[in-house]
Amino acid sequence: MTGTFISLEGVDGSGKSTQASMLAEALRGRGHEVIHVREPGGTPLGEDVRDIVLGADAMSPWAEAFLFAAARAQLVADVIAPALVAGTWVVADRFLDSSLAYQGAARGLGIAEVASINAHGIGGSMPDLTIILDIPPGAAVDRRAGRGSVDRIEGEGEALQESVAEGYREVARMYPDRVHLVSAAGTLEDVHARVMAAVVGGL
Ligand code: T5A
Repeated sequence: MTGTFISLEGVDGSGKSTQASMLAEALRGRGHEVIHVREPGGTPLGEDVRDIVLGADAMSPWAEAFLFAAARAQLVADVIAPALVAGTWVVADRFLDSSLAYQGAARGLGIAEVASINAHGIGGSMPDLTIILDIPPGAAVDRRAGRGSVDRIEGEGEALQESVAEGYREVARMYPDRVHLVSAAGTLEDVHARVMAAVVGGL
């Protein structure tokens, strides 16, 4: 029996990390073995790539896209694929659709082109279900306010995040069987209830 793979997506500060933790806990409460991973990161190489890609002063869009794809390939090879083979559920705080929305749509590289450079590294380890937390980027900025450090991509401001939000809506239109838009408005518990409903209804 293979495990089930669920990814959470959304603009910066939409609440993915919080909801990924709550989802993983809820699934454990239902008796599943669950691992919770984040992108970029989740392996020693991936964490090094995270420091480079989010810490650099500037980089070309294609360099950015290949770095995220490299970190993802390592995470799939070392963590996600073995977990799924062992029957473990995987909850991912970002996966391929982040690259499709940020690099493919917002950076203008093309969704199909960015999907193509990721295909070999991902192989068959695609999410069974993807939940995009839908929130106006301005509201997400308010949620992040007061957290201190801002990484390179967050620092590019709200116009980029608006393009990313439109990119996610495009991804949802392209993959309606896998990708579900869920409103991220309201309390943590409100959003968690919508996420659980999407998981129960979408798998
Ligand atoms: N990136 C990533 C790409 O461009 N391409 C890629 O392929 C990949 C994988 C990663 C950056 O890299 C880019 C996207 C990003 O710019 P990151 O730090 O991993 O950076 O991602 P962020 O989205 O920026 O992470 P954040 O931690 O800032 O946002 P989250 O995870 O969406 O939000 P979360 O859960 O940390 O919550 C943010 C704040 O809001 C509060 C939380 O307590 C927290 O303070 N909050 C709420 N407050 C009120 N009501 C709610 N319902 C709330 N939910 C959360």
